[in-house]
Amino acid sequence: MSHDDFPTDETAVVTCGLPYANGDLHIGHLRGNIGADVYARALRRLGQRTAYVCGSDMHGTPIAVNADKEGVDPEEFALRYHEQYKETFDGFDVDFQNYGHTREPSNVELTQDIVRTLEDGGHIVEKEIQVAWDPIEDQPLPDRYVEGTCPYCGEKARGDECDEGCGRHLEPGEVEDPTSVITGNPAEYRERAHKFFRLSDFQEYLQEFIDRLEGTDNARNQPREWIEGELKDWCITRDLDWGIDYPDEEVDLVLYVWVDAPIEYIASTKDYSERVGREEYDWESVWKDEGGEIVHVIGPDIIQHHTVFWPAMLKGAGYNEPRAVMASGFVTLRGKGFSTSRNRAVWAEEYLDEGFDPDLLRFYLATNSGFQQDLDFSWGRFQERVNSELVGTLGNFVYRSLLFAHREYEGTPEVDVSDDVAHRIESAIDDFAAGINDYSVRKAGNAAIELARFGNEYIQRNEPWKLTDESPEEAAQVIRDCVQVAKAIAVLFQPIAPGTAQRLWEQLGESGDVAETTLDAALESPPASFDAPAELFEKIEDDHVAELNERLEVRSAEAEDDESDGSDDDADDGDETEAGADDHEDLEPLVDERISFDEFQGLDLRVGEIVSADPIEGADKLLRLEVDIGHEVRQIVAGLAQLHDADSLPGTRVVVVANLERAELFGVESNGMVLAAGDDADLLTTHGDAPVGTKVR
Ligand code: B3M
Ligand code: ZN
Repeated sequence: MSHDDFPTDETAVVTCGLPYANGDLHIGHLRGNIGADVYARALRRLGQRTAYVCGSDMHGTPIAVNADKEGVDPEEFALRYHEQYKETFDGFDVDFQNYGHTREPSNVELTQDIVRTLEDGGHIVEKEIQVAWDPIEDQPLPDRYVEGTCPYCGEKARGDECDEGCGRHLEPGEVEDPTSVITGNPAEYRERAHKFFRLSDFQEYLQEFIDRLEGTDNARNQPREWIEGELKDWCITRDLDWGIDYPDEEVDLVLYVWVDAPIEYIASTKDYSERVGREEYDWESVWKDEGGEIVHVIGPDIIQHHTVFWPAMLKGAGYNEPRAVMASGFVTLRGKGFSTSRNRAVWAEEYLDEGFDPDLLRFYLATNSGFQQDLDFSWGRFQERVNSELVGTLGNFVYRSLLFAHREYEGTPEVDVSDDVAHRIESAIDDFAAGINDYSVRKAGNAAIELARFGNEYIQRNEPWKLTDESPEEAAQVIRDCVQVAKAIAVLFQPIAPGTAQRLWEQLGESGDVAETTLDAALESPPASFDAPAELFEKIEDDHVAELNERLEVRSAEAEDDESDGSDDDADDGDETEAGADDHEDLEPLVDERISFDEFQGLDLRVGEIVSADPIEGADKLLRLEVDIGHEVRQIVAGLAQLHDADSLPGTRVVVVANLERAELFGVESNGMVLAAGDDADLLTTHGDAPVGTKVR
């Protein structure tokens, strides 16, 4: 079954991963929240009835542990962060229709109800298992209360997740050599009865589900391995006070946080629906009736939870399955994961305190790289993109066009838009819609930037300032076209930069809220008169970036010292380990013989972008790539088939040896070479935004 393109007649919900109410938000969190916000706003822009909901994740052992450390009640501890998050999200214009939390009565009720339904359906069983126990304190040590060694990869692991090693979800009893995180006491294993959700009941269902699932490739492909192998029962209870009670008075356990957390997606939708009334938005038409469109936006470390555990729970309890899961890449700092406890992060509040417009970061996070690619944050690269794309391209085009229009015509010249420009706007609208249907916020966001680029070229090419005297009609036509392009930019850029789009809307003399319009507005005439415009963006100055860099350097150095002390750590996203750092003995020896600079210059290395990647018949390891290297699109044969998913390659930036002699492999001509490191063919890419075709020196 394939889904109809958006917009459909159904009701949609977009969600993002619930942040644990356990520390300040950083821009790693914002990537998901903002990505989902852009996506939800864009769906609405297409005319889809859409709500965007989320909430704070109040449960889980890390919150219980940290509240303990502070000597406060976990509820009080978590609510404090919950309130703070709401403010931070407001500061970034993240527009939730409902932002609840997992302890609200609606979620508690719904969670218990769903668990009862799963029990009634025979999907829950009780088993005696070994759980970690502190013999001195005589207390159980669930999840993060225990640390030890991962049985799969041998790395240090904590509780339910091997976050410094292989990233696997770990079941109770799996950590080897357990010790208590609270007391440092060696722990032992004791037998306890726990409840298990029988995932294997849903194996066949999940295999079909994954074929229907849309979204990013990482979310659609990673689960295949899990659901093809044996699906083990999943332990859904914990020996803990902090959590939602198991809905059976005889059972003195709480539900595992990963049971009630995703249910908040439903509870939050329901709360919204009840607040605005079912005529406006009916939560059941999303979650229960046929056809609801559910889109989950998540981080890369919780794909298993959203593509295996969650759809099985939904299915077992009689709810609709997600249509799509969009999993982002990690956000890193100099290639390392953010860490709240080590203060290795760029904090959300810190960004706002610098006085930056939230739209700049929204734009950067949403469009800098493909959503599923990792994004290494640096202030320099942020500045680069803001100054070149927002200030130099979009802001510059709009300002010069509207200023000219105001000065010469006091607003929109009285002629119709030319056909060519109307077509160019239509094609931007198509790109925007295609981006959303491809689950690419980058593509959708770039539709407006590309339109502004066109606008700049158009005005430059036609030089209306030279035409006003000689050929006033032509001049009026050019400016009329530019004003329309500016209006289309306001409409198309609104999901990415809502504040800026509204300012532009008002500069055009429009009334009301640009968010309330749909894409058709892009081609409707702007008002006949408007005032002189103001610049939409301010350039980010070098000395500001230098200051921010310095602050970040100090912070990173401190985090590194902290790391070499081997002190406590809570990697936020499991991306802390640098692959291969300790494998020096496996490295190939360095080549002694030197080459001259001239010889090096003989290599024509270029920035390329993979346009397509297809298998080659009879050659398991090879892919036929089409790579755009600026001047032309090259066909290159590369040994990537077993190491990369062909579907995920288009859009990837690579470095190409453009002047390598041609070769023929399996009857296919290869005209160049794509550079990659090591046996895993780790593709070389660019750090910033050097345009395709740029020479690598
Ligand atoms: N609270 C945070 C995380 O693991 C976790 C997400 C829940 S989403 C239902 O990213
Ligand atoms: Zn592991």
